[in-house]
Amino acid sequence: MKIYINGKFYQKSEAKISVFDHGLLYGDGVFEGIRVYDRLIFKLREHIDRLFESAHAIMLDIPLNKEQLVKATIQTLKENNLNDAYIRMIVTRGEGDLGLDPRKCKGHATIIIITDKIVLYSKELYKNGMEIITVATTRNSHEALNPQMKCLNYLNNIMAKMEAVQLGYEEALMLNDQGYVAECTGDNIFIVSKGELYTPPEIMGVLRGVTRDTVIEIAKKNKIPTHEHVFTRHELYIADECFLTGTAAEIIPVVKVDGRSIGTGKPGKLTQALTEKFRQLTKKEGARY
Ligand code: PXG
Repeated sequence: MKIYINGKFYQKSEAKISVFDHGLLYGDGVFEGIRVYDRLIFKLREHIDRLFESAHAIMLDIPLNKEQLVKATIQTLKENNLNDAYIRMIVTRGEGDLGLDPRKCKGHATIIIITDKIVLYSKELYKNGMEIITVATTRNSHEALNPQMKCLNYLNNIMAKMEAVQLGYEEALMLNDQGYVAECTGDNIFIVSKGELYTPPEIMGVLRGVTRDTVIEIAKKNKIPTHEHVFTRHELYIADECFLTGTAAEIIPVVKVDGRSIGTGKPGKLTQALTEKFRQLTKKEGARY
């Protein structure tokens, strides 16, 4: 496996960055996760745009422009001769002296592109649906660390994930600090109620997921009323269907939340229909290389 670091390729065992990189020392950086389906890079432009938005928000200059970053990504895929992949793109503040002031990083940002595989959940969970549980760790508030930035500081999500795992669950439901449903640790959440689709708006403290946007786009195209609307756990408990979305997770049905069955307790019809449409889209849309 060859990994891109600042314009050069390294074997996995040689792909290393400085221990003084502020990405490591302080989580000072941003990242993206992108999927490739049969040589089609799904929603590449959207992911690159979001990476630049996250970087802009933390005042980080990415030393490549968008076109150059796309070229570097395609070059990495070609070096590894991959048809299907998960692209992990990371941009850190770079190497610097100790101390969290970004001015200590005098060189340029570190750019890393990994092309590998990712598996979040088992096949059984995709087929039968998963159970999730609300955890005590709330999602970061937007005035502290806005969840709309895909930054390298993921301890908020990792803390929630650990709580879920300790309780014997694969994924955690995170509320925001007002107690409204926000998202899961690495996926957005949707519910279906009376044939209509709901997902919390970004302002509730969620990442504007590219998969979330794709599902909204598919739903609208298919005339399914879709709302970005705040909801509580009660609306979730009494929903007809629930599912999670993410680049890594794709679309996964949720059949139980905090011990309450959702709808029939089986993956819902609309969830399955949207999953099918999503699959079709990944087969025909994307940047070919
Ligand atoms: N919310 C959070 C907090 C995420 O981190 C999503 C939602 C889904 O967004 P997309 O744009 O992918 O539909 C994410 C996705 C990884 C990794 O290791 C990244 C995520 C999730 C799990 C693993 O690259 N981010």
